Amino acid sequence: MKTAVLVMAYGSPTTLDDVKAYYTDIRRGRPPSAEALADLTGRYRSIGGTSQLTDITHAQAGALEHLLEEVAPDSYNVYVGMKHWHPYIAEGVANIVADGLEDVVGLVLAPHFSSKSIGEYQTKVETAGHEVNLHMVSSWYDEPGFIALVASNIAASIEGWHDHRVFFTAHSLPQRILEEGDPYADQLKESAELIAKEADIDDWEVAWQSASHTGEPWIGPDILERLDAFRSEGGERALIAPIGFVSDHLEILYDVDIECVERAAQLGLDLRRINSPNDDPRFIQALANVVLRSSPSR
Ligand code: FEC
Repeated sequence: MKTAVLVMAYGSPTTLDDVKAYYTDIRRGRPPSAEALADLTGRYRSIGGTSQLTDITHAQAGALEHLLEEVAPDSYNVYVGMKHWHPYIAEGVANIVADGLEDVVGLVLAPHFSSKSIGEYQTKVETAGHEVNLHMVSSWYDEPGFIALVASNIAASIEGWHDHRVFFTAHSLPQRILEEGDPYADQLKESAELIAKEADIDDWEVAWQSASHTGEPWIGPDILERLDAFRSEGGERALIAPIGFVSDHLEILYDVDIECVERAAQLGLDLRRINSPNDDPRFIQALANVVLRSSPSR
């Protein structure tokens, strides 16, 4: 029997009219205030109305299925499930069960484990209402194909530059997870170290982006704060490598490409960002490597 690969991502509203329901889902059923909703809708508007996350996720899943068929014929079907919008994770699991498959490799399109990210995706598979044999990939931040891809994208971005600093970023999370022993921050640092070594970079640091305003402290330092400090220390060229994400979506197209770019312009800082993996064949190969080694033995 074939193995199902459930490719999971955050999910994105289909149209601007869906933003309220989407945001309510993120807030676990509590509708956002009118002000918060207007703010988020404005962010989607500034990136062209909606995010490309859903299309990119389907392109990544399609390319992965194609590649797996080449390397292991008749062994895998690939499905998509989103955390906060259609097709929801539960819909993906239902499709797997409808096709009669039992073994499921759960692959989240985010490299680092946190109980608040990959842990929550796992819970959504487990509570989808169907019995499946779940082989969850808990993280893949150190997959050599991913490290090599990011290192090569960094090299392409800094061509012609000298005296620059690379800022590796990921989505911030509430600070309290660190006290609970969550490995998220350590894994981010480790992946940054591996990439810096592979790319032969010695001026780099880790910073955090996209924190929500929930009234509690979130992990820092924030990237905007670090760009300010870098400039005031005399830095002139900064490259952002958002290695906690793998697609061009709101957190890249707004938080980095608009917010950080505006801040850099105010500071007189030359700022670039590396290309996102999206459906780059080297990235799809890296994902296939992860799936192959996480699959049940036949
Ligand atoms: O392009 C799109 O339409 C969706 C972009 C998107 C991605 C994404 C990834 C992550 N998030 C993570 C954690 C949190 C926590 C909260 C939270 C809130 C939001 C909101 C939007 C949003 N996130 Fe997100 N996230 C994306 C979008 N995220 C919109 C609501 C407005 C706002 O706060 O800005 C706070 C709510 C909660 O407690 O759940 C926490 C993490 C990731 C990276 C891993 C992953 O991709 O799943 C962690 C993409």
